[in-house]
Amino acid sequence: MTRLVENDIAGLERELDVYEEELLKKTGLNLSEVACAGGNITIHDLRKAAQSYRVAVVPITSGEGVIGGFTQFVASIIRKMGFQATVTEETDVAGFYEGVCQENEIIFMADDKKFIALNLRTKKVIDNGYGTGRGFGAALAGMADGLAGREVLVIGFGPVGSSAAEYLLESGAKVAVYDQNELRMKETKKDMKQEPNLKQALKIYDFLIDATPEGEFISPEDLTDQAMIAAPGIPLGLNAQAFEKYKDRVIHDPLQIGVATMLALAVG
Ligand code: 2YC
Repeated sequence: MTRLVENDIAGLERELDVYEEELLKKTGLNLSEVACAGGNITIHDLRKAAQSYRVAVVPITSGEGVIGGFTQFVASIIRKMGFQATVTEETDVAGFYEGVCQENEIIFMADDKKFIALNLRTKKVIDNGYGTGRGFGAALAGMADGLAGREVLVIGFGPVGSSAAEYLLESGAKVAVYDQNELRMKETKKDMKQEPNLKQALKIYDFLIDATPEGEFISPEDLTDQAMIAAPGIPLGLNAQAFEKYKDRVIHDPLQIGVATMLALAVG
């Protein structure tokens, strides 16, 4: 899992409206709609939950410590979904205690290993990788105007890629997987096609999920002319030339879709 740095987040809170307009243009969905599609709940359910839950985001100082702006940006994404959200004054256990005492029933917190959303009322716990994979699968489906019956290549079969693949199978897509790690390829489900060679696969699939932590390994000539790419992986797998050519059909963000889908799954 790639660890974000302050620079990945700087300025994004201010640009959340612009980000959502761009997402809407590419997918026909706003952030809440992508999250609801990924989280299998209706917009109505989300609106109802926004009236009945309050959310606390707790800064965690363990390991490499807090990331400047991380918890504040997570809270702003949650507010964008219509929920009340606050970042606790205290950190760690004291912050968790503060959040619970102030009657927040959904707690978001991240250390260097896990980023979770915990629903204290239903005891549901949602992992960021799971939410991110499903959310980006839903965003790709939006951009493609539905993926039922269509072939999608998932690059990288870790927590994010495997949950994107699960979402895509549920949506009726034909899922193919490439992972450089042989053991991970063995974990793919029987109804997933295994692609042994990435360069060859990139030349034939129009719909791609880049769920790898590798950066800049895809050039423009690797892709089909109609390629559409949902890229939850950090850093972006497309190199600068490929991004320039395909940017209107690339969905990539460090936290927005993942956090939004975690919330939809946590209240669902
Ligand atoms: O500010 C804080 O509370 C820090 N403890 C947060 C650390 C987050 C570490 N995880 C990550 O950077 C990545 C993100 C892309 C989301 C999941 N893991």
